[in-house]
Amino acid sequence: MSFLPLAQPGSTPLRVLTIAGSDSGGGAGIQADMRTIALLGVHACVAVTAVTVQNTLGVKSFHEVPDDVVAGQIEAVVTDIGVQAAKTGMLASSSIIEAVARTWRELDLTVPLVVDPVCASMHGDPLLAASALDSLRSQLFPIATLVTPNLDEVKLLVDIDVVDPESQRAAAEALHGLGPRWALVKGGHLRSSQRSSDLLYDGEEFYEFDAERLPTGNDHGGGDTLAAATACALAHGYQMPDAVAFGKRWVTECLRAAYPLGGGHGPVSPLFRLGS
Ligand code: PXL
Repeated sequence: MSFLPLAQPGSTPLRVLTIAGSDSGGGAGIQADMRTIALLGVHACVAVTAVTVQNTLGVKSFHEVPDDVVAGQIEAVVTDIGVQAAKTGMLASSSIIEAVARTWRELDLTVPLVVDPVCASMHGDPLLAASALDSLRSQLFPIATLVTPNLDEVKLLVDIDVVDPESQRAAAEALHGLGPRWALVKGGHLRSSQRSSDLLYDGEEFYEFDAERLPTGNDHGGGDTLAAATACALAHGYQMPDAVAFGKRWVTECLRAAYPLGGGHGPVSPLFRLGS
């Protein structure tokens, strides 16, 4: 695949801010975002929202960062370093979601914001309070440039079971109705399908992104990686359909390069970018 243009060594690269939780296992969350952002030649800035205690077998617990500290990290980064795009991952609670949305508005940020509405780990461990879904819908979605739920998150957010292309379109329309500029319904968890087909919608047109389904049990961090790569492409000024197409190609290669780790699910891996 072709990658994004790189800055000359010694010159300041583009910056992407990730607002997300830490995964002690290094496969998802902030660590996944930073691996992808760095390997795409972009500088990653970070606002940590929560510290999870986890390995490849699951999330044992997590500790939330106080919301004024989350807001402070965002402000510190954008007022000095400046970013060309941002993404959110695990936000843990409604007070953190509200702090992120408030800070975004107060700072009058206009760069693309990719919202990956992380609700649970692949093992089903909750990463967002159930009571926070309303804040996600009412505070964050209206300022999002793109939302990227998987099928479980679609069910929680708009109560639609995506089982076929028609229900996938209905879900994209319902999500778009919550206010984001673009909604992407990821079909990767549709186990019945041989293909992984994602559907993007802007209120007018549907765009389909199709890839082969790669049979790997090592797909930890896949959603984070797609959203982070898409944010990098947006930082480079790509139009949304091209940015999503790039993110999808990137995560497909990261799935191909995924490796076993520990006793559970290993991570998708952007390390293929280093060559062999
Ligand atoms: O992949 C979703 C995700 C995001 N952020 C953190 C996670 C996970 C999944 O486990 O742990 C911190």
